[in-house]
Parts: sequence; structure tokens; C-alpha cells
Amino acid sequence: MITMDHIIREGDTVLREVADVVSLPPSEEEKSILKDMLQFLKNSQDEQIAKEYNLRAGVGLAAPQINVSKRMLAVHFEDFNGKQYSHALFNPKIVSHSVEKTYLSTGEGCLSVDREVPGYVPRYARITVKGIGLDGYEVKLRLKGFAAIVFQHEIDHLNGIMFYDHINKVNPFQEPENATPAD
Ligand code: SB7
Ligand code: NI
Repeated sequence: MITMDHIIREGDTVLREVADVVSLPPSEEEKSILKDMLQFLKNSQDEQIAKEYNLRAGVGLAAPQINVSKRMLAVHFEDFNGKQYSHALFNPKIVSHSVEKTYLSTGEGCLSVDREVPGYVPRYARITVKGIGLDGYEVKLRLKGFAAIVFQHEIDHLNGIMFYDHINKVNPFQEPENATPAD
């Protein structure tokens, strides 16, 4: 079971690496790790389990955050319209995106960052993501708003990018160009 003890924190170089492509088909070990990542997210959102194991709630997790430098991510959340997303993907890739941007007015946080970093994180408002699911089939997802933001946060981790890298250094709350808030 993945717990907070397994979560790599900022300062560790693994979070700054470009993660390796997973050669297909994924191994049983890779599948097992990815399943555990999705289970961690579910556990982290279960009040009882989260309390018992001291889990911080998370909507997404990328493999480098558990010290596995491979292109694997899991997400588990509901968007602001109550639409549910639960995905575990190998080699996720943004195949197209909007010109328009969006951001969360509350900013972003990260399980690997034990401090609040204020500011708007500009993200594409709409993206199309392709990847390979746990069953080995290709998945193609058209995402907007909060869902698009979460996937971009996770895919950034696979490229060694942290959410605060995108925050305007002069004025963290500068409204990004071409953007409307997701919330
Ligand atoms: C706010 C939080 C997340 C994504 C987008 C906005 C995910 C937080 C959990 N993670 O650290 C996953 O990498
Ligand atoms: Ni993160």
C-alpha cells in the first residue's frame, strides 16, 4: 500500500527528471505499481482510511512522485459538474490543445510540496490526451476545465516540471493572457 512515506518531496532530483517511456506491453510490475497509484488516490479520498494512515487527499499522482521515473499517471476525481474521472495511464501524451488558457483561482498544490505556493498556474483550457490503460487498450480523452488542469499537472511531473514553475514571478496573481478561471 502506498502511504505518504513513499511520496517523494521537492528537492529530490527524481522530480526534475524527464521520465522514461514505458515499453509496451507494460510488465506485471509496472501494472501493479500503476494499480497501487490509483488505489492510493481512492484511499486518500476515503475519510476513514485517510485518517488511519495520515494520507493527504490527492486527485492525481505521477510515478516520479513515488520514485519511479517512468511515464505513468493515475487520476481520480469529480469535476465541478460532478463528472467522475478515474484513469490509470501508461505513456500519456497531450496530442492537441486549445489556444485558450485557464487556471484555478485558488492556485494549485502538490503532494510533493509541503508548503503553499500562491499564484495562478496557467494551463490549456482544453486538451486531448492519448495513453494506454491498464487493460492495454488505447484511451483518448477530451478534457476541459478542472480535468484538463489535473492531467496537465500530472503530465508535467513526467517532464520534471513543478506547478510553481508556471507562476508569474513578478506578480503571482497576474491574470494569464487569453485565460478564464476554471472555477
Ligand atoms: C491541484 C492539485 C493537483 C492538480 C491540479 C490542481 C494534484 C495534486 C496532487 N499531486 O501532487 C499530483 O501530482
Ligand atoms: Ni503534483
